[in-house]
Amino acid sequence: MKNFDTMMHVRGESVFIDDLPEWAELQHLAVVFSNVAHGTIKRLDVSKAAAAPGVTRVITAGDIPGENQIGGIFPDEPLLAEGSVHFVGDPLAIVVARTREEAYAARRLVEFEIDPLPAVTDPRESFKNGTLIQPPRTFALGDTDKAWADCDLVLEGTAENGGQEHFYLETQIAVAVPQENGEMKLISSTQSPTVVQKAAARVLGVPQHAVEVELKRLGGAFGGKEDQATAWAVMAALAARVTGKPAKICLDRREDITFTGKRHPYSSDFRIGLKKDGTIVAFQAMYYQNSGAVADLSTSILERTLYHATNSYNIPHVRVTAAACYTNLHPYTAFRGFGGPQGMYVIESAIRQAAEKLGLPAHVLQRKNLLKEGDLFPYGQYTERCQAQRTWDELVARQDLPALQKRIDEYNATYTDSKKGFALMPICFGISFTTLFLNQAGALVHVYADGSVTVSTGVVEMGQGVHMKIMQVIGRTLSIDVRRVHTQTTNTFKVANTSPTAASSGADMNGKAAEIACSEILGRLKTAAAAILGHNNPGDIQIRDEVVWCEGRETQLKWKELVQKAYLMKTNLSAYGHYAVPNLTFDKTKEKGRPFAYHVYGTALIEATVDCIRGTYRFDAVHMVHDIGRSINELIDEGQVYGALMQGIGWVTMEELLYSKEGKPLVDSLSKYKVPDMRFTPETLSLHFLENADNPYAVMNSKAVGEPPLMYGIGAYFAVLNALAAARPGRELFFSAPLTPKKVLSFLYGEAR
Ligand code: LUZ
Ligand code: MOS
Repeated sequence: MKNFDTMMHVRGESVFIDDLPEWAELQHLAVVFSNVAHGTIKRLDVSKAAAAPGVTRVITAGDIPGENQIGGIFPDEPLLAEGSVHFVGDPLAIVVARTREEAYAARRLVEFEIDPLPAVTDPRESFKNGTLIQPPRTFALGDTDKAWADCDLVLEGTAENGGQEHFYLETQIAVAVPQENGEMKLISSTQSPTVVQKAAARVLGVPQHAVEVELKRLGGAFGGKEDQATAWAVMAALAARVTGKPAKICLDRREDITFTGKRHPYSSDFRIGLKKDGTIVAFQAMYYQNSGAVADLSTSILERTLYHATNSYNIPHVRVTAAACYTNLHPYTAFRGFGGPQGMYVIESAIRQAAEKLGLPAHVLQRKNLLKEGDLFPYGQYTERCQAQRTWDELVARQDLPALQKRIDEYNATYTDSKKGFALMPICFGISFTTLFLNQAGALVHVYADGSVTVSTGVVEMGQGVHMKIMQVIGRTLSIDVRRVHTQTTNTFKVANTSPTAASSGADMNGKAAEIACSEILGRLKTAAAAILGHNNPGDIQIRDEVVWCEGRETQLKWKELVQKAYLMKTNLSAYGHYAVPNLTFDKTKEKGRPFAYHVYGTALIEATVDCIRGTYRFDAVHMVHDIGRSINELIDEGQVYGALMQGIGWVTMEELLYSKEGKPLVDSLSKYKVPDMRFTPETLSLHFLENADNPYAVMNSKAVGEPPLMYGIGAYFAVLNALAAARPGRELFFSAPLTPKKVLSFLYGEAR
């Protein structure tokens, strides 16, 4: 069950947008970006650029036929700056030219003057200034104010985490092709075709039915194209409208790293109260989210931080508050985990700090407080089929912890130039969009007269193998060979009102919609089969492995013949399936409800070795027990778990975004921004999928896989920290991700705090 397109990928045959043949008269775009983080536009003169060789047009805000607005949740994002700029990279103008080279050359001729205003880069400063996207939100359970008195230990601390660049291989790209009658076709590398469609319609001033968005596959996204693909696609649409010619935009890597949205940095304060034995009684936290210069999806991401504030732990008294703070930095946006990792990192930091003070290993506290069946989350949902303790205990049964501890203690007693540490990391991640109306999907299935099947859904293939999973769902529902099934491009004209392919829910929801459509066609085929066999009850008909069975007996009628005959009988061989996830509720006035269809659980064990001379580290081993329900495709799911793990490890260790005080991004390439590579991959990796864990709440008893395993990576921070604690026992711990080699060295050799 290899993903059907792996061979095409390996051979370089898969088609990405930049591989498409050029349209006649294709125009190329270069965007003029603000070089100031905050300021007033005093002058913008495009005349020299407009006269440059090859330039067709230079577009500014005044050329927009509709609204100059692309904000999704909040209307705070003009497509092109008017009057003021709010981050380095704020788009000022678009140069449209015959070639990409001419567009980029002419871009330098655009003259502008911006009067700088004070730039804020720190979310706490933004909070003090009261520049929030919305009022802070608080989730609460029990009574924290009273609970502190019942604790043997109460401690406070601060946890900081940095942002993260998505580093998808395919940079932001879109092509717009004008059609007759004012219609526009957009080929966009987006996770959210409908969002692009709506924004383009708004900016062009046309109805949604005049904008078609289509795509085959993306070269990676990770959340970076959930909202952040929109601006570029709309710019292409605008250029195509203004010039009447096809238009293409493709950011180069430097532009993409420097100006496009990333994971949100957070600065958080926590307070935790425990009994002597390690039982957590109360937890309180305040999260300052660095939301960047535009709202984007920040408030939804903030919400998910609150949902995941207690990770896999049962805590009776909780009070967590989060604020989305505007700053003068590029947008921060969706990134695999969507605020969850930021929340989980804070509670894990609090537990690690508490363990230090209680003189117990952190894993003792973690295990003691793990969720069990029927426990209550602070947002009012109860655990159901809770696998937190099962995954932990299964992992510990497979990896002998006392032996590991002994091995590491011996190593640390023997060596002074390097030290080892390990950490366990449990995860619990809620599956469903927290914006409840997004929990729906559609699928259009056609069975052709030759027995082959094609499906269009709202899902976007971005390398996660969702098309393969949907093909398998169809193969199983119709009981036919998967090779008969083909997945179509994602197209807003074929499936409308699509939700972003996000929240790990793509296969769950679109798979279910495809299943519903197939069941409908199957019902009609059974009626046809009964008629062909001269049997009067279609309920006695079954299809098993492409053979028609009647009353439990095999017949001579096979799939291909059945379909051909059904067609000649004028049977409808197409169906549209719509799936809405049932029983989701949330009351924002009370901050209580049942927002998630189910949760994904798991536990990881991470071992690290720190080189105390260089400040570098490596991960010797990562072992995971993961709750995947009944996997539709284990190869794909394994790939997702390992990929997410490495992305999570990168986030807390080496990936560091740096900015100047004035708000200029200082990283623009892989020579300045380090991401994990093959050599950094742990020498030993193991993954065990929990058995007997069928999930009735998703398609074919499976579970979502995309985001949850990223949070195993958080354990890497604590594995390295534990090695550092072995090197400098008693030195005060710090919670500031990423734990770069520079921070390792300053912990080891800096002045004790
Ligand atoms: N996107 C979104 C997401 O709009 N809502 C969500 O709840 C979500 N969760 C994870 C990733 N993307
Ligand atoms: Mo996402 S963070 O696009 O599921």
